[in-house]
Amino acid sequence: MTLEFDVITLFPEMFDSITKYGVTGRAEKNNFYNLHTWNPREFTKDISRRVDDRPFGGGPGMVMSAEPLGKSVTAAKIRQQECGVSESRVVYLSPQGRNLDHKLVKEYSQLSGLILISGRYEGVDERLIKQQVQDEVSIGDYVLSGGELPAMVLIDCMVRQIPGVLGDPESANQDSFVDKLLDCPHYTRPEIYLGDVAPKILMSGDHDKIRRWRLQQSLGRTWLRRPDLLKLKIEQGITIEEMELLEEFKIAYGINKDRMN
Ligand code: 4F9
Repeated sequence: MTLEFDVITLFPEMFDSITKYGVTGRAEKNNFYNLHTWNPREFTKDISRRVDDRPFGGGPGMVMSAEPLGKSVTAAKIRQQECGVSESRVVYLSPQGRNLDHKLVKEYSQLSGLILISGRYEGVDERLIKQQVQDEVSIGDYVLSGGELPAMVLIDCMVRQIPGVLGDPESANQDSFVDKLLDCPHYTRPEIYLGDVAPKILMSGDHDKIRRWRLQQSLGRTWLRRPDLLKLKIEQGITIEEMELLEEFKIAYGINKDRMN
């Protein structure tokens, strides 16, 4: 089954950056997902094709009008039904929404279709949200020029979850690590770069030693950089081996503070 995305946006061409390049470009070409865009401007009747208006109550900026957006959502819903989408969700990308994380990506990956609304200006008429939107999703606490980049972030995360999209080596690390621990450092040739030597253990050929070193680096970095994630990991179950590796890292860090990241 192909995952169906319908995106409502004033700038459909922006989405070329995911459909034309890299992993998400290949996945689209191989029909792992479909992306259809709807431009609210096409649903206006007036001569100037206006999609925005001044806010009731005054103030700076403009508000996206409900009508062209509403007609776009309806068209998107019909297209999804025609594609045989059994369960779809209407999502508005906004800083007021639930934070996007791996858990939400997994939840959405159960769906067969998603209708994403990318707003511009100061926002969209609240009545459109009330009537048509099921979820509001934020990608972080900052303001962007529009919801297109957040929609692309969400699509990219979801496409990577589709079985077969990533090669086996890539997908392997997905479930074990994501959202539990930070990744370990990576190295490739040459062995010495501007006087900096890659860790010798990675050249040892001892795969269990390498596995333990990488796990220790992941634990140590998470301890240093994301204590919030480490707390979750401990609550959800940390193994004896992991505890020992982390304690060893902490001792080494205490001795070599200035030389470790
Ligand atoms: C949406 C920012 C989601 C962060 C939409 C301006 C946005 C956003 N997450 N900022 N329009």
